[in-house]
Parts: sequence; structure tokens; C-alpha cells
Amino acid sequence: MKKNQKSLDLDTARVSHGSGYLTTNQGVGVNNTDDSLKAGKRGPTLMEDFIFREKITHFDHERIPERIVHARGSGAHGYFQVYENLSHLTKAHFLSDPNLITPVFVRFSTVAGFRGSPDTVRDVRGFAVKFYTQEGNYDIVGNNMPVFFIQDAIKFPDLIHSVKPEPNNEMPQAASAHDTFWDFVVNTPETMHNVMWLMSPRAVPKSYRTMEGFGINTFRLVNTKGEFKFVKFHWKPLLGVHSLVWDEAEKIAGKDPDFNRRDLWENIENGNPVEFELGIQVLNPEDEFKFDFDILDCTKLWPEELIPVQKIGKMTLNQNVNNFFAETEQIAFCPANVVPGIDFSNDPMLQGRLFSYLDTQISRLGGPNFQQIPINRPLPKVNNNQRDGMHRMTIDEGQTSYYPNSLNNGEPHAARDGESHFEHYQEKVDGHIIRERSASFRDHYTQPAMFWNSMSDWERAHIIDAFRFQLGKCKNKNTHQRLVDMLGNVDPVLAQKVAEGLGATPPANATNPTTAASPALSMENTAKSPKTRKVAILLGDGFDKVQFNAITSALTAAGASFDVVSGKLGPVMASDNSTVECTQTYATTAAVFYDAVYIPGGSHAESLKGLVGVHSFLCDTFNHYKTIGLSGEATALLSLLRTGQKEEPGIICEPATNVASYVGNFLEALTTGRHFQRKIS
Ligand code: HDD
Repeated sequence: MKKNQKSLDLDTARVSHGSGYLTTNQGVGVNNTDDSLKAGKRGPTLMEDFIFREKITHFDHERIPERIVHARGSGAHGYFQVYENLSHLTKAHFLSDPNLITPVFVRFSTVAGFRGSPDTVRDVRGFAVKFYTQEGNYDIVGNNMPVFFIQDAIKFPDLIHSVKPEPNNEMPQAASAHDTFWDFVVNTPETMHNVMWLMSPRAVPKSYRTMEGFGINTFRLVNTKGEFKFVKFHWKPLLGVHSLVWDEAEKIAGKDPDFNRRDLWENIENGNPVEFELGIQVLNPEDEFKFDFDILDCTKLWPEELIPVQKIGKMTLNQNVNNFFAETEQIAFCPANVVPGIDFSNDPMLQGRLFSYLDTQISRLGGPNFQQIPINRPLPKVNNNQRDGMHRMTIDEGQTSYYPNSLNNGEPHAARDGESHFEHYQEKVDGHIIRERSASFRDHYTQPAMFWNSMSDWERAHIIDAFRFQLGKCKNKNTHQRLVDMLGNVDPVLAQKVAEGLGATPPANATNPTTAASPALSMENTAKSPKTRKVAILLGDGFDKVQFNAITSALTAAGASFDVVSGKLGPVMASDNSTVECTQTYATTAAVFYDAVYIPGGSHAESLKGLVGVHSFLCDTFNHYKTIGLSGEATALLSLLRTGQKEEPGIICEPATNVASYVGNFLEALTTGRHFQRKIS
């Protein structure tokens, strides 16, 4: 793979430890790193043992504070290319030339959990992208939901204090299903819209490769003529948007807490690039007041049907980190990192964010020089009079470190015309200094209702179950009722169903304030591809090799993958006495890690019937709406499902197997993904 500019820059910091003798940090050779220096073989350790002291001291200081939010995350390198010259909209150089390759680093994250918490919890996901442009670093620090919980950044500490583990007992970990979060929600109606998203399947993404990203806040694009447009940023995954079901997410959290991290890592490691298109919604300044929401209010989205998303370029993630700490942990994103041509709006959330990130990074990364850490340093030369501070990495030469100066001929000089530089958009501002919220921010229910109206049946069922689960974990009954009353302003059916689950009283005057819907908000019609699909093939001695071969070659041809699962690792014998290597067992894996289960015919079917592992594979696959494939003698295993479940969609079961047509049916069901029409109760 040809290296991009940032990769070459990072090469200067990479150190290989493949060979050579051990040394101290001073470069002095060490011939024993196992025994400390003692006064006699059984005597006390000596203070003069600098080798011991250095090793232990370094170890004692190996941890840095984790991020106050988004502590749990995974990152990857890649690049971005714009589809066409956008200089009519923005002077940003990296958006002007389709041939230009801009290196990027992306970090995906959960929000509430600690650094070691599981990936598949119900939470918003962070989606932060750093573009290493030729004009400096540009960051889009977004989430996988297009709106936020609060309208003003000053409330952020309250929101986060409420969702993090409760301060008296530090429970629960990485979960919003507890009293303080919902207490905050019922006291803060502006949270309603994001709460609807949080209860939806979007909050349990199947993969970082299959979630959307949103810049959320409103920004400006500014061109060379000084004209601006308001803009919102979107990331659209080429593989479509896919989520887990809740029972699956909970089980995976225990069985593989690294589920999303592993998926990202393994795909990049296996040469499957991860691709997102960058989209923009562009709004003329004269249209600022045309809508029934305020475009500066980040609890509102701009419906794509009103303001279409234009796809302007593609990001490809194709390289894993060499060292998690040096890259993923030390990277520092900041919404204030903009380049010429991209500017801020007066969105009060964005304005507050512009302060917080750099501030937190000074303590998280140990001082004001964290921009010099290799993963953070920009590609253009940093040229200013800032000096000193903790961990300064550069040796800044010269006598002067101030401006203006004559001793250094006025250098470095203020950028002149023709030299890339940032100029703030010269907005005219007029108003009284006031600590108040604009009246145009007051409608907290129309867009949550639009979101609800846009959902398919299965998404609605997911949302109702999520409210019931989350509130069910809250001890305070008053909170249940207040939440149900809030939902009465979103939709009567939603309020009624949630009330039923909580034993609360449905609100008397519940109404849905709008008939509007935005089809783009539903995941129902998203792209579906066999390429993300993985099948568990359950085998015992005596399986039908012809059927096995037909399925596995079809899966490989379609770009899907499979694991052979059996009672023990090693070879499993087919009916024709050939063998197939089994790579997973019922102890090492489970149905939650696959999109489908397939069992070929053959004499093994009878023995599989009695295995607990096979039973739980089939039941979980059924309950999670996934495809079940049984052919030949294995169709008898259908008896492991309860009566009434056997005719449900997504069950491809054929006793007299016509191999070719069977494989076609199975692949079609697999590509569909989940069969939500299935009744699982
Ligand atoms: Fe934030 C991290 C996204 C509001 C303060 N935020 C952080 C990260 C993401 C977001 C993705 C992790 C970046 C990484 O991977 O390192 N934050 C958002 C979005 C917001 C938002 C989309 C609303 C539109 N954030 C927000 C507010 C504040 C912060 C209102 C404070 C006033 N966010 C922070 C922070 C973090 C952070 C405390 C923690 C670690 C860090 O910055 O570097 O400064």
C-alpha cells in the first residue's frame, strides 16, 4: 500500500523493537531484567538499583486520565477524496481537488462507559474524524445520531453527571438505564428528541462500519468571495445502516466486550476497506428562518426530504494503528480545529464545545504541547512564538519568541494575501448581553413525533421495549409517570404502550403534534449486502459434504464468510470420509456472532439434536430474527423450535434438497438479514 503523507510523518516516530539488547531509558545496556539488586541473595533490595527504579517508576506512571466522555473507543487510519471541486461553496483546499488524497484518522466510541466497558451497550456512538489537510488539521467531531440531548453547552456537565455511574456507588457501568439519567430527562424536555434516538436501534450499532455519522452542529462554508452557506455534515456508510437487537447486544456485551472493535480491526486487517461517503446539507443564509425549527438548535435535524444530502466525497479506512495508546488514546479532536473555508455558526452548543476540548486535553495529555504528539501534529510546519511548557518536543531555535520583532526580521510574519490563513466570517452581531434561551428553541416535541412517524413497525417495537427496559431499571415511580406524560406529547400509542409496560397511567390528553414523516430516518430501506454477513455452519461426524460444499462456495462467491462450529476443535468427518476443519466450538462461540445458522443434511443430524449448544444456536438465531438454514436430514432439527415457529419467515428448510435452488433461497434470506415479520413470542 502506498503511504500517504501522514503515514510518512508517523514513520519518523515509529520505533521497532524487533532485535537488539535491552537498555535503560538512558540507553545503557541491561543484562538482567528479572532480578533486582540485593544485599546478599536473600537480602533487601538496594536503593542504588537504578535499573529496578526506572522500570518500576515508568510502570507506575503508565496510565493517563481517560476521556471524561467517549472513553471507550477504537480508531483507524485512512484517506479522504472529494468527488468534485467545491470551490463555489468553500475555499477549503482539501475540498477543491478530486485528485487530492487527504489522510484521515477516525475514532469511534461509546459515550458513557469507562475505557474498559463493553462495546455493545445502549448509547450514542462518537464518530470523530481528523483530516490532516495541507492547510492544517480539520476535525469533524460528530456522533451517530443527528441531534443532541441539550441546547446549550452549559448543561453538558449536568447531562453527563446524570448518565455516568451514580456518584455514591459508581453504578451502573456504561448504561443510561438508571434513576439519575431519567430524572434529568423528565426535568429537561429538550432531551426528548435525542432520547427517542437513544431508545431506537441506532443506539446498538451492529458494526462501526454500518452506522451513519453526523456533525450535528450547524457550521458555515465560506468561499473566496466571502459568501457563506450554512452546512450540516453527514457520513453515510456504503454498507448501509445495521443494528443489533437488544437481547443480542446484552449477550455480546458479556461474550465479547470488544465486538465492535474486533469487527473494525479484523476487517481492515483482512483487507476489507471501510467506506463512508461525506454528505452535506447546504442552506442559503436567506432561508435561515424558513423552517418551523431553529437551524441553530442542535436538538433539531434538517429533514433530508426538505434539504437534500449531497454526497461530496468518500472516506476509506484501510490501516490499523501500530500502537493503540500512541495513536487511538493520544489523539485529540476538537470542533474548533477548522481550516480556511469552514467556519462556526452561533449554535450555543457548538460555541461551548469550542472551549471544552482543548481545555480537557491539557489535563488528559499532560500540558499544552499535546499537539506535538505524532498523531496530533499537523502536516504543515507549525510556525509561531509559542515556547516551553511540559513535554516540549521541538528545539525551537533562535533569539526571538515574540512578534513584532526586528531582531529576526519580523519573522515568522503574519500570513499575507496568497498565503493560506484563517479569517473568521465577519458576521454582524447586535444584541443585549443576556442569559436566556431563544423562544425559537422551545418546541421539544414536533421532531420526536416526526421521528416516531418515520419508523417501521419493528423499529417502533424496539423503541417501546427500550423505554420499558430502561425505565423499568429506575426505582423512582414518579419518574416513570413523568416520562410517560412526556411521551404523551410525542404520540398517544407510544405513551400508552410504554405506560402499560411500566404500570403507569397513560396520559389523558396525549396527542401527536405532526403528521410529518422523514423516510430517511428509518433503517428499513437501507443497503443490504451479503458482504457483511457471517454464517455458523454446525457440523458433526457424518454431515453431507455435497450440501456443505454448495453452501460454502456460494457464500465465498457472494463475499460472505462462515465458521465451522462443532463439539470440539479439529477435523470433522463428512459422509464421504473426507474431513473439514472445525474452528469454533459451542464453548467458544455463540449464535449472537453470526447472521445465520446452517446445518447440512447427513447422519450427524440425529446426534446434533441432543446437544444443548445446537439448541441454543437455533433458538437465539430464531429470536434474533436471523436466517436458519436446514437441509436434508437436518430438517428434523426444526423440532427444537416450538410449534408454531416453524413456518415463520427466514427459515429455509428443505428435506428433499435441490442443492442449487436451496443455496439460492438461503443466500437471499441471508442478504435480507433480519426477518422482522417473524413472530418470536
Ligand atoms: Fe463532546 C469528546 C462528540 C458535545 C465536551 N465529544 C467527544 C468525542 C466525540 C464528541 C465524538 C470523542 C472524541 C474522541 O474520539 O476523542 N460532543 C460530541 C458531539 C456533541 C458534543 C457530537 C454535540 C453536538 N462535548 C459536547 C459538549 C461538551 C463536550 C457540549 C462540553 C461543553 N467532548 C467534550 C470533552 C471531550 C469530548 C469533554 C472528552 C474527551 C475529549 O473531549 O477530548 O471535551
